[in-house]
Amino acid sequence: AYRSRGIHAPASLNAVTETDLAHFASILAPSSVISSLAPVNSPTDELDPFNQDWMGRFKGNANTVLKPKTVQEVSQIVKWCNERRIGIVPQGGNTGLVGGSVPIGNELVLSLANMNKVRSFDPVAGILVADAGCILQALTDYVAPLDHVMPLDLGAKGSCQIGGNVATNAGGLRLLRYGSLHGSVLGLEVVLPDGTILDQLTTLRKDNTGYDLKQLFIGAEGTLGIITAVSILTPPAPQATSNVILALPHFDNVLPLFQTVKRDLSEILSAFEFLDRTAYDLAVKHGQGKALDESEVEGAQCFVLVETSGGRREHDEEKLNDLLEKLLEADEPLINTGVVSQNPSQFESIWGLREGVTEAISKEGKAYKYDISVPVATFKDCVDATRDHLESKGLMRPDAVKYVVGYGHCGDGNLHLNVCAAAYTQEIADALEPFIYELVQKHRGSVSAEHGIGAMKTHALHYSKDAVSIGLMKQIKGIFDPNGIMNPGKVLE
Ligand code: FAD
Ligand code: 2HG
Ligand code: ZN
Repeated sequence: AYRSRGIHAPASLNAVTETDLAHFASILAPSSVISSLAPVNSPTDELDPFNQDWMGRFKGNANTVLKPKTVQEVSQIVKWCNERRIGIVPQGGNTGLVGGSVPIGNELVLSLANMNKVRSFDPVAGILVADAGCILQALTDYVAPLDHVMPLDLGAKGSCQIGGNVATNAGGLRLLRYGSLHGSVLGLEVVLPDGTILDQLTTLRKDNTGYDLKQLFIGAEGTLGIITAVSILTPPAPQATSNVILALPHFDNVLPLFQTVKRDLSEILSAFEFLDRTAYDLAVKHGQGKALDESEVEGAQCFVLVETSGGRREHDEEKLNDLLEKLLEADEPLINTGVVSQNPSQFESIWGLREGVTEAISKEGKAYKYDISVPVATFKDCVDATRDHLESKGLMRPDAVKYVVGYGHCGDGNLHLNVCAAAYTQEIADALEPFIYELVQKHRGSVSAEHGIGAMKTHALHYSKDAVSIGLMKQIKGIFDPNGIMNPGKVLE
């Protein structure tokens, strides 16, 4: 889809040649180099996974993938690329949903997968220092026996890397409780676009020594440098967690429910997630989580998943049960039913329904994903307006658009509006844009709540950022990366 907008890597950049490859081979172990060029001659199926994004929507044409093992190796590669004007795409777990992690043309892919060691953990302060290529789930497993949790959690946890999470400023399922990575990341080690190593890997909670440079790399999507290590604050593990899935007769009940839940659960509320009926049905159809009984979902227009995390099980359970009782016994109940998890496996099943929606949609068809911030009260309107618009274009049919789905982080005002189609087509893309971006602008929302801009939304940045801000962003990019080698064509046009 982005190709049709005429996006391509800048002509000023060069492809990797055999001369470049010989240089890379002289500084890296043979196992760190994949290339279709001689003398390496890797088969294309070794390069394919690095050239194609998770959705199968964005495809690059890199002839070489490098997987360095140390920050010094990263630095040497980047220095060479800067001198030779070779574009670089930093790649983590390649789970990004905006086409940022694959090349637009034949840029070099620099994968962080081989930089995957924990460097240190301070169990008193809860500060973890880890290589950027550590997989989020591996870090969760590392801190769990030490009674800590990672401050973020997302459906892609088994593949995404902490460096990729920081580069995208990933939000996810715990943001409501632990806030964004702009708060929990304490320090970074970054290789700048000229190969210089910026060592800001501090482990200080407080550090007001002028401009907070690390913040620029959080959410920069690899356009300002390559993150090679992260220092991050991990909260103490909650002593008790529970969750409940609530079936609602009307969408209009979501806001009053959120108010009630916030007030009644107060400090133990840790997630308030939303699924519309289509999202729920697709999750069930594709075996994500465990379906509620038929009788429980009858007449439900949407669902809310509430999670609690606290210090004392009896206290938390009492609060949750009191809340449920109150909700069900009200004169005009906000919910039809609520199913509370009774054990860890039910807890996982309930989360599976919500976390599994993205996976379910990918099994159903090709997804156009709009990750937007809009007022919660408009979530349903946004989904309905999009469906009506597609209907008016005659596109709501099984061989074109199958479903328009709404779900997301309701507690953070973040709607995932997904349009599930039989195939990616220009006709559908033209019907969706700028329609959806104008809808977001009307609500003074954001065209990217948590997934980033990547290659998908560079043309849409202006719907959420004014000309002064975009001008400053371009100046910052120019200072860090005057030759434009770092993830070209991403974030900024
Ligand atoms: P990649 O996809 O490899 O890269 C993403 C971007 O970061 C690219 O621009 C890349 O160039 C850059 N990058 C990667 N590593 C580095 C580095 N070390 N230095 C500099 N730049 C780098 N996102 C959310 O925010 N919340 C969610 O709840 C969520 N759930 C998801 C569920 C599923 C099933 C899937 C498939 C995706 C989900 N995502 C979610 C999107 C995605 O997982 C996140 O954006 C994640 O943070 C990307 O990490 P990654 O390691 O896969 O990065
Ligand atoms: C989620 O919250 C992710 O499940 C993915 O951010 C959303 O696929 C999507 O649109
Ligand atoms: Zn999300």
